Amino acid sequence: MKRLLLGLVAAALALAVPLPAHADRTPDDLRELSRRLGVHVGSAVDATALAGEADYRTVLNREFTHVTAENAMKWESIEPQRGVYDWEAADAVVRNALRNRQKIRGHTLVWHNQLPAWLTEGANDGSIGAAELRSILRKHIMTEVGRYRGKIRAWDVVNEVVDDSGNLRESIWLAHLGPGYIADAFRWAHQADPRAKLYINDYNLEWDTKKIGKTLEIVKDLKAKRVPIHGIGFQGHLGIQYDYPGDFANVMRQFTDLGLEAAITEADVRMVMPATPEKLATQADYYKRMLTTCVENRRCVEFTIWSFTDRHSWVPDWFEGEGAACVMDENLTPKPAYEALLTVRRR
Ligand code: 9MR
Repeated sequence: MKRLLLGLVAAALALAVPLPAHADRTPDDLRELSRRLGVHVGSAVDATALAGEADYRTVLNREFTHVTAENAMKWESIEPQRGVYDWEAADAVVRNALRNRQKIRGHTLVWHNQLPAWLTEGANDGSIGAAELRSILRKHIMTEVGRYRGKIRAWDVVNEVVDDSGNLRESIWLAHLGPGYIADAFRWAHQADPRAKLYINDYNLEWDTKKIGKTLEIVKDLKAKRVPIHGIGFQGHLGIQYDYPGDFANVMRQFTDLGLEAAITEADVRMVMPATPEKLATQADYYKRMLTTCVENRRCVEFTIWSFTDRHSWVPDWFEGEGAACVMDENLTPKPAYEALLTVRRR
């Protein structure tokens, strides 16, 4: 009888705690990795490449569970002339994602860059006054968030609103509307899609203490005012010529301790060209550490890279002599960084 009982207990335990088949087998691709980790692995999407390059499309849809339009949802793209909207590229990115069971990050509602000329010129020459500017911003947010209501998992509501000295960034928004534009933007976005997660997003936030301090202050202030803010986005633009930001996990915790969810929203790791096996190995290590930081924080839900392929990367255009920042090369061949990501496990 005792033996039977023990046998039953053992059988029950075996049933209750099934050993996953091939638990230690390396995942076949990032989508399988994402499923195992319980963290979305995403990529920025170049809408032109999505439309025109079959191999790009195939890899994007095979590998990723999350996407961000790299430029297609920015204000200058969707409203190039006042009142004249062009949703074609943004809609195509959304349609492709939904068809391929990918979640979507909307990027970005309020930024100081890639604004349409009619808007910046009008704000700067005074032909658009403060009250009108505020209603233009409200309309922009209600229109764009409303268009994709229910389809966007998370929005970058405000992007890069703190400057490198740790002050609110000078922009037409701050200059004409004052600091209250940030709370307004979150409230309007929430009104337009109450279920979307609303983020504040920034670069260098993995390590820049001034920016971290100011951003924490903004989040606490918004929370105190019951403004609907749900997430903190770390862009994660790193370079191997700089030390890895060793404090990143602690920084992320400071934000998630406030009740925010977290995401790494634009990860890439650039290098001074030419790429060498040593540099690619260092890059692989940086990528792996970033994803590990996300996986080890239970509130971090998304790790998105700022384009998966060196064929389409902002880096060479912005940093002279640098490049090779992505996890696949120009031919979409996986680099050591890709293989390193596949080895990340939950502890
Ligand atoms: O990758 C984007 C590039 O194609 C654009 O030319 C550039 C213009 O500002 O924006 C790049 O994406 C940025 C993102 O929207 C916000 N964080 C920094 C990214 C890299 O500059």
